[in-house]
Amino acid sequence: MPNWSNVCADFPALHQNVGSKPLVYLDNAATTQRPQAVIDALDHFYRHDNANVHRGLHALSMRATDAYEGARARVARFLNAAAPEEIIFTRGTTESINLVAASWTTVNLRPGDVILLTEMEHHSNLVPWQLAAKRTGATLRFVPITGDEGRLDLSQLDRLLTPEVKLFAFTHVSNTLGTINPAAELCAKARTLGIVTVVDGAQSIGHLPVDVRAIGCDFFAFSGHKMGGPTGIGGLYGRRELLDIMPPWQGGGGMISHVDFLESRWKPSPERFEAGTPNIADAIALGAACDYLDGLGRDRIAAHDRELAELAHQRLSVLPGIRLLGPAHGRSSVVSFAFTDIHAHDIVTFADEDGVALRGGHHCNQPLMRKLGLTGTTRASFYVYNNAGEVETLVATLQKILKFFR
Ligand code: 7TS
Repeated sequence: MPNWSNVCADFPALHQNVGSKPLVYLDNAATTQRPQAVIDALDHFYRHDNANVHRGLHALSMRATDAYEGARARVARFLNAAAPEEIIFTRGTTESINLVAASWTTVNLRPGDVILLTEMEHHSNLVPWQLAAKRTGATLRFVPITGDEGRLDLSQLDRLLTPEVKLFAFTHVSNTLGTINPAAELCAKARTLGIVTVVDGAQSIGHLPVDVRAIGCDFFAFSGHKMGGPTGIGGLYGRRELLDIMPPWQGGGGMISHVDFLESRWKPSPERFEAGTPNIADAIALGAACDYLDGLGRDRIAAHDRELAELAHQRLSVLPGIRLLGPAHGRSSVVSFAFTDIHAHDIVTFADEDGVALRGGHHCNQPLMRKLGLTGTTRASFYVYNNAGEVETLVATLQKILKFFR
């Protein structure tokens, strides 16, 4: 059992003041802080093993290649993928979804086909599908949400899952509402109808135990920086049978088996989808982030984050005039709220004076905001190093802000 009060010591950036106040970092849905183990992995690679991968026969290049491919195997284990070849390293969730939207759709979508999404998608799981739909002649359709409680209205699913639907892409956890969607149930339903599933795991990867085979998805997209890993690295899990028949989406070195002046042939996955020199150091440090989170225990992380978010939801609910979004129970680590008389940006700016880092705005969920009749929310999001005392600091800060504005 981790001693949660010691976890904070592993994260150097948390030990600082903002002005005269100790930092209370509650913007983890945007990006988490990095533990020393991840910083050390980056430092070690650049000091000792730095070389390009997959091409050199010298000692450093072989060490770098082993570490890079070792990280792929580590990430595959973290997700319980069947094989390392099912993990493609990308810049993160956004790039992973763009990869599927650019590649899978070219050989699988025709005019009249439908891509099913939900009303709670981040722009990263919406705009790539808009582009793919324009290119292929497919159309988009959306699973509605239930209102401020922010759950998917699953009673609509049978009506929406018509034979034209070829792909269903949805977020595992909403970055604004904190809703945890029933990913396994949704994928099982899609699978019986022959519909390919894409799960946006940006907000679940660092917080919930993720087992892609138990979820039963075809693709799972995630970012390293939302799980204590570096920025600029993430991945796409894809089922082998699907990856094998997908065309490359970027051309260049490393992804070919044979090149002629007019034509080329491709390597299998994952190389086929990793053109050019990859982000070697960050991939290796992502492996260190997997070790770190498994060391804490991912079931325990999920319980810790849920407890803090539910505590925050409950404590904030007493503030006069607050509109809380998302489910009261069974939520992830995100709590969003709005006041009709105070702009989210004002709250975030004033909270910063107390050292409390929040996020305010539309959180890349503009259509969702419009549906809820909001221009934005204030969001607190928790991680392994946060504690109940920081929830109290948040409440006290908000009480002060309300007093100032009213
Ligand atoms: N999907 C979801 C559900 C997200 O929350 C985010 C980032 C992304 C995709 C994109 O991830 P990226 O790593 O490729 O940028 N969400 C947020 C957020 O809520 N605040 O800042 C970034």
